[in-house]
Amino acid sequence: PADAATAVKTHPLATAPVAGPPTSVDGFVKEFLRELNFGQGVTLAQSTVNDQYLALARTVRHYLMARWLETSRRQFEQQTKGVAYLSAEYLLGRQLGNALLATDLTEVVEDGLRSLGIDLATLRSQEVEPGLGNGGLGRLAACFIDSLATMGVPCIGYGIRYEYGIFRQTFVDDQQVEQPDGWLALGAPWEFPHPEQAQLIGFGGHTETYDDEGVTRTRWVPAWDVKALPYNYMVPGYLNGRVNTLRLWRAVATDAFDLKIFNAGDFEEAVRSQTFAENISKVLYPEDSTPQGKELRLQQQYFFVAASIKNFVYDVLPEGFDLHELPERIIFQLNDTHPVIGVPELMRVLVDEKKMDWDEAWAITKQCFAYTCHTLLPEALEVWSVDLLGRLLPRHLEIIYRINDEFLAEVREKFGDDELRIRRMSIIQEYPARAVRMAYLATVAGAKVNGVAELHSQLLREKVLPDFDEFYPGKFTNVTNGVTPRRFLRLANPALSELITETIGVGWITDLERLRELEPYAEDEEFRARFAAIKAHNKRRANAVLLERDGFTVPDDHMVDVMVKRLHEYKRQLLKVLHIVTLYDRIVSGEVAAADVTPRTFIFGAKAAAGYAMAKRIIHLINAVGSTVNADPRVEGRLKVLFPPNYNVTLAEKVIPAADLSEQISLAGKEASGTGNMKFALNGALTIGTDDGANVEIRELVGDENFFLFGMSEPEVQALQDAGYRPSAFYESDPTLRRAIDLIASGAFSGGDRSTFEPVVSNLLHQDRFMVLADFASYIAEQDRVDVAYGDQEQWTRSAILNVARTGFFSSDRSMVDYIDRIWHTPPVR
Ligand code: T68
Repeated sequence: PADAATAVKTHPLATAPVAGPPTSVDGFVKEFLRELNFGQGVTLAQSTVNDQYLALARTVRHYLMARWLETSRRQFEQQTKGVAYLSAEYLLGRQLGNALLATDLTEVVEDGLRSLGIDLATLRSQEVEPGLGNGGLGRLAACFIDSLATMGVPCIGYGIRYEYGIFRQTFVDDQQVEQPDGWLALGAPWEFPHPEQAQLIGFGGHTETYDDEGVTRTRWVPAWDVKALPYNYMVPGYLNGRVNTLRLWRAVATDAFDLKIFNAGDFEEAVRSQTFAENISKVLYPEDSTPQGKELRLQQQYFFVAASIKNFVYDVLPEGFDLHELPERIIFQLNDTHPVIGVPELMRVLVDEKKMDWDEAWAITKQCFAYTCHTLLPEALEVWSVDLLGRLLPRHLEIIYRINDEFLAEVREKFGDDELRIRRMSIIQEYPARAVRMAYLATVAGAKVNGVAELHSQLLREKVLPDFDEFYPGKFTNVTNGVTPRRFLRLANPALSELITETIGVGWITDLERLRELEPYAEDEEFRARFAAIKAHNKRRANAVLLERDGFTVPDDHMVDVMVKRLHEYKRQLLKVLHIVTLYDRIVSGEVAAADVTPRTFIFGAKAAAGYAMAKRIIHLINAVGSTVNADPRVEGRLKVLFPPNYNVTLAEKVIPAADLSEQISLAGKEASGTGNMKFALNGALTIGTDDGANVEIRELVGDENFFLFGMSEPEVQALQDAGYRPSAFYESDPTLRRAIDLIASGAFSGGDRSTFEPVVSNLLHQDRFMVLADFASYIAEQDRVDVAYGDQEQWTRSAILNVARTGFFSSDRSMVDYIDRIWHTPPVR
């Protein structure tokens, strides 16, 4: 067998992959029919749309395969430094369109399918998007791996293959009802399972010391384990022959685990234990900002991070690799604190398994991790109770304690016995319960810590981690988020893409700053007309999608005003509702003639975490206001509110290009960055927004005259907070605000029932943590300016063009360059 193995490795065809099918209509059709017949086991005549979709996906994979194998081979051969992106979430969106784009196969496939009587668009609609993320953080991970592949930077994305992704949102009586997202049900043609490369992941048990030739060492004896099965996904670069890998782990029971019980004769218990193990990758937690400290979530985190580190150290690195050189070979980028348990895990691998000296191991570990923070909300900072951590991962808790002891000793050395400071900076929090502060652990271990927009990074240093900033000069940095122009401009907005390419060439797709070359065309009347026609076309396209999906229509002559993002109080969907109610009230009270109101269609998209009661009430309110407004003949043709359920990447790709106005109205100092804001601007929507997150940078780039700014700045928010914020004072002194709130309180949107929205109203009046009432007047005034501006369509289009031309900075390719320069120091592979 050894000889046979050598023969396999030295065969002339051993490393050169078989070429993919020819890139011709004929070549494609043959391959597609082969897949249909041999892969799906049906004839063309018998095949369903799903058969055709699966066969098409597999056919497209064939075109990518040689590139994938070759990319892996070269990366292995060159052993240059790469990125391991550790993220509990990847919100990928549909794969087919992107794969066709990356291989330039769209036309060939369209023609080939047409010759068989099949419409490509129909097959594309058949794909169920993998919704393995909550929102911005998960989508950012997907944009980053796209950019790295396109730039030829070696990267493995590591994560979890949830069997159920973010829930499917439905509305029943205007209220959110969550349905399971069985995204795998119709087949998963993009994944490559490798059960033979499964890793064993231990949990629980105890630690013990033993004598290892005179050295006392520790080993962890887990009480139970699960198998982590890798599923590989292709991450194709755009037209560059590169394909990186996304490796998602699935949990299954170990044979030993259930065999033991099975042999003891307890079949039921054996099946139960299997269910227990498989629960780990069963479902994505839908909380995007308030971690609940659930045991299963910690299991998920350790599960995927341990599997990834094992995979990298034992399988990806060549045999005999000197682990002292690990920092020259890999950087583990922590996407928020969810993978931070990887820090003590790498220490455990180096010290316990590889028998490295602690100090040496720590010196290596500190260079191998970097941490990205995505929040400013204190309640979003993850902590794990020492109790739970010690029970589930006893060795890791010991390691964390030692890291903390040594860290606090360093703090003492620098600052003396400043006990308050020591308590503030300790990785272990003592009150209200002993717990590990994961952001602190990440900051101590990370070579770099970054925020996701300039303002966020500044506030992170000044307000969230000031002691650490003082202690570690140079550790904190900023990398402003970005979005991939392939998916969010080229794929989502083909008409605008074509106009851009016709005007300045195709270079922009991989060098988005080239959009600057469009600036002079803002003054070109013919260009403006074409640009405006494309916006109108995109509105009709969104109308068609919403009609088919939800039975909604978007009137041709309306301003399309869009707020799509997770439902959270800090994002202030309530402020948007108060604006709609104000416009409605102006018309029905006769204050303003309907004919004098700029016709607007408001589109919302938002999921609320299943356990977030206030967010769900706000969803109810939006729907209720929508139902009332849409049914009232007095505002017909003027105001319309659409709230399509289950907003996801697929819907975003249709709605964003149709938008005239982008709502980015969070309370200043709360939205870390936002990325939807970038997608809208790039697609020629104007923004109404606060000075928050990346809005600040968007406004600086597009210019004040092309951006609708309103609301308090972050220092003003702080000052009002310090002075003592009383929302009722705003209610009492502003009659417009009072009328809007009173109208909601009166039951006007709840069939006369005053109790329905009472919790929302009383929260606004007595608490209003995110200062909706304080920014209301400024918001309404700015919205009135939006109406005036929209009245001058030529000028509006000028501004929209300048938004496109000046937001090339927000390409995730640029974000990657910044990560490489400031954090990773990874060269592209030749
Ligand atoms: C978002 N965070 C930020 N978190 O809110 C947004 N959190 O400002 C930023 O643009 C984006 O990250 C990218 O940096 C999230 O999306 C989560 O989804 C999340 C999920 C689980 C636990 C905590």
